[in-house]
Parts: sequence; C-alpha cells; structure tokens
Amino acid sequence: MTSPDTRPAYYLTTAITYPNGAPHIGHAYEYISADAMARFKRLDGFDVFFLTGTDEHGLKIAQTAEKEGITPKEFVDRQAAVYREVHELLGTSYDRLIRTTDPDHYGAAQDIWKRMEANGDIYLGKYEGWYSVRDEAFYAEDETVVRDGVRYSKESDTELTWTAEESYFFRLSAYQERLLALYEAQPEFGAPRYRFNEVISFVKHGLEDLSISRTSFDWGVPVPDAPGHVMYVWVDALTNYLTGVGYPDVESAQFARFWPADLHIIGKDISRFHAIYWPAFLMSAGLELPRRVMIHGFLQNNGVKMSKSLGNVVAPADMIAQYGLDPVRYFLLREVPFGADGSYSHDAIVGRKNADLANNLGNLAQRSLSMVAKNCGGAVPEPGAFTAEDEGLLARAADLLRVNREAYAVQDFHGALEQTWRVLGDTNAYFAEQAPWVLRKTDPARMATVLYVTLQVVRTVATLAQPVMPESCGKLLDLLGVTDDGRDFAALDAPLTPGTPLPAPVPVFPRHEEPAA
Ligand code: ME8
Repeated sequence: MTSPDTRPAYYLTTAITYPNGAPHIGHAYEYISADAMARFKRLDGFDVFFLTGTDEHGLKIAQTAEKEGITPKEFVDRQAAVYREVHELLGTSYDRLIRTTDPDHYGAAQDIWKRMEANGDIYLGKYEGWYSVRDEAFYAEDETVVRDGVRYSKESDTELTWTAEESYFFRLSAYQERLLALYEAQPEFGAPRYRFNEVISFVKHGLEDLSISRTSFDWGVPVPDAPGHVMYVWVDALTNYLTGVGYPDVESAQFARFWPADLHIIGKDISRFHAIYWPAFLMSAGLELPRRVMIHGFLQNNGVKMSKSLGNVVAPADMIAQYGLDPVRYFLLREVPFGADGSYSHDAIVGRKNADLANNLGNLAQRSLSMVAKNCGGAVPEPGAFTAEDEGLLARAADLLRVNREAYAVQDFHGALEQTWRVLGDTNAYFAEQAPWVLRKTDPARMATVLYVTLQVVRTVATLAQPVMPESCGKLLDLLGVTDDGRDFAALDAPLTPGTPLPAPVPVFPRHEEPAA
C-alpha cells in the first residue's frame, strides 16, 4: 500500500494560446513564468498540477483553416503540434497540455453551461453589435472608431463588422455586486494592483449581459439542446481550467485535490475575461473561485510592439538558438518586473548573460571549484572556525529561501532573482577580498574555510535558481556533489558535507559569443 500524499496541493495555469499563428516570445514569456512558478512549488514540497494548452475553437480559427484549404480540425491538429514543440523547446514542466478539442473538454463546457442555465442565468435573445473576429468580442458603439470607412475597436485596433444574430445571453449584469464583494473580500484575487484596479473600475461602471452563443459558424462546442448554436469561444476556453483537473467529475479525487486553482497566469489583454467573466460563470455554476489571477505585461522588441507587418516578431526557437535556453529564461524573468510591460534587445540579453550568469555566478563557481579540485583533494573542503564575515554571508545565504518564498508568493520573479544575485555579488566581493589563492600559501586551513563558505553560497543559489534555469543549475549542483535527492528546498537545511568527492569542474555559464560573420 502506498502511503497517502501529505504534500499540500498547488494548481496553476497559463492562458491557453490561440494557435492561429506562429508562436512568439510573448507566449514563451508566459510559459516560462508559469514553469518557474510550478518548479518552485514542487521544490518547495507541493504536489503541483500545471496546466497549459491551446484554445482551438472560434471563427478566427475556422477562417484561417478555410484560407489554407483544410478543415479546422486538420488545422488545429497541425498547429497544436507546433505549440507542443515550443513547450519541449522551453522545457515547460506541464502536467497536461490541454486542447479545447479534447473529447473530455466538450463534456466539461456543456456541463458548466447546464449549471449556469439551471441557475437561471442563461436566456435566449438577439444580438446586434460591432464584432471583432480577432478578439472574438463585441464592442459598444462608443468603444469603436471609424478610419477610412472602416470601423475599428479603440481598445484592440482590430477591424469590426456589424453582426446580428440570435444568441444566448449570460446574465452578467446580475453579478456586479457579487464581483465587487469578491474584490473587496479578496484583494489578492487580481494582481498587480494597478492592473486589477482597471478591472474593478470597469465593473463599477456597470456590466451588460454577455452574448455567449453563435449561430453564424459551427466550429465550437455545441450548446446543449440548442441546434445551430455553438458556445462563444470564451465560455469554452475558460472552462479548460476545470477540465484540466477532472471536471465535470466533481467527485473525482483529482478535482477535489486541485480545484479551486491557486493561480491563473495571463496577459494584460485578457484580464477582464479572467477577473470578471470567469468568477461570474463559476459563481453561477456554484463552483469555487480561483484564488488569484496574475496579470503580466506585454513584451516588446527593442521597445517596439511586435507585429507581423513590422517583421520584428521573434520566434522563441531563434532566441534560444542565439543565446541558449537558460540565459533566455533568466533574462525574461530577471529583466522585467512581472506585471509590467517590458522590452528585450540583443544588448540587454547579452548584458545579463555575461554579467549575471557568466561573471557573477559562473566565474565564481568555476574559480572556487577549480581551487578545490587542485588544493583540497577534489572534495568539499573541511572548514575551520567561521569568522564574523563568514557567518554573515552564510546567514544571508540561508535567508534566501525565505526571501524567495516571499517573492514567489506574489510572482515577483524579478525581485527573487535580484535579491539572490545581490548575495552572489557580495560573495564575489568576499572571494576577492579573502583572496584564497594567497591563503593557499600563507594559511591553507583558512583557504579551505573561504572555499567552503563560497561553495555553500553557490550551492544555495544554484538550488534556489533551479526553477528559472533548471538545466544549468542542475549541472552546477552536479559539480557541487549534490545528489538528486538533495536538491529540493528542504535539503537546504543541511549544509554541504565536507569530504564529499566532487567531479572535475567544467564551466557551466559560458560568455556570449557572436556567431562568426
Ligand atoms: O488570448 N507579450 O490567446 P493568445 C506578453 N486564447 N504576453 C503576450 C503577448 C506579448 N507580446 N502577446 C500575447 C488568448 N501574450 C486566448 C486565451 S485563456 C482561457 C484564453 C499573452 O494566444 C496573452 O496576454 O492571444 C495571453 O495571456 C497569452 O499570451 C495567449 O494569447
């Protein structure tokens, strides 16, 4: 008999991507951030379920497939494979890659619909309005603008067409007070605060009922008992978060364990869907609400919006080929405070790769490990008595677990890395000042202590940075003689064991090299 899992559960998701076009670095950014979060929680003793995937229904997909002369299903099968490859490339440690065309998802979407209907929140009406195919959303007259005879959404600058059709509606207007009460009672429901405030003020202005079915096309989940109607893609899409953990089987062990979700990570353009529609649907369906919606910003190329027409859309594969996976992961999470908009450029990436990784971490590790290999019999050195300086540095390293936990609790990846690297910077200063290469001749016992302290900091940093740079930190932990079962955060309680044999050191964080012209 296996013993029961006593680990606390943690369930997180990314948005599910529209697989219409080619993956870009904005998608990679979201996957990497969620992956770091998932890995952090696993290393911190949680039983994590990490869901990501593709959003495969809707008019836009149907139209793109038609243009290519294939069926929507053929199109999404091909595109889902493209996104699966991106996840492979990024090393995303997902537990399920959901597709909204997965058979179990149809049952889930229809089940939540029936629950909302049974609660009296769905009625049949007629919709007329300005519709954006790209956004799969209707806009009110005052949210539109006309240029050269064409009407656009002010918010998304996408083209609009006047659409009139019979449609089912969700009584969103009835949820204004309950949503505001939720935001009041759970101020951490949306973050960062400045983005959540936009959502709150939108709700305060009043909510209109939401059109939630379409009759003009059939590429979607059929509305139960309503021939000709398919679900509005957002009802279907948001429900993926339930399907991923076993819904509609609410009695299942998986659903009981993981729902409600602890965290939805999404971009700023879809905050309303996640912080307004989603909790309203769940309230209507009598299901528990997610604990937190973390809204990240948009990435721009050299400060310029990425767009096909500008030809500045960077494919994740190209960026990784140029700089390496872990430097890209580190850069994206270190450079931009999570939540804010950010920018990337060649110089900025190379700067971080060389300064933070090659110099601050790689060089320190390589220098200390080489000295240990040559002068300490290739094993973790035996330290003597610690000086106040040694103690101070070791205490700061030991405190990094708390610092990282606090930062990850609010998805402050940037802050976590900044503070961790500050200790590394101070360790570099310590190493230079203590000059163990001089001590080698004058005081070998003191040299051993300095090397031990340095290795202990490097080991702490390598352990805590695994969520961001799994492969490189894994290699570094190999060099430090840390066994596979000694790499989680609980293992940080025990310092490195003197005498542990170490493999011959090899550099782990190379400097950036420009490809030969
Ligand atoms: O919105 N920088 O899918 P999507 C950072 N299917 N993030 C970006 C970005 C950029 N330049 N561009 C897009 C959808 N994103 C829906 C989601 S969830 C139930 C349904 C983010 O493929 C975007 O904000 O357009 C979103 O979180 C994710 O990438 C997928 O966007």
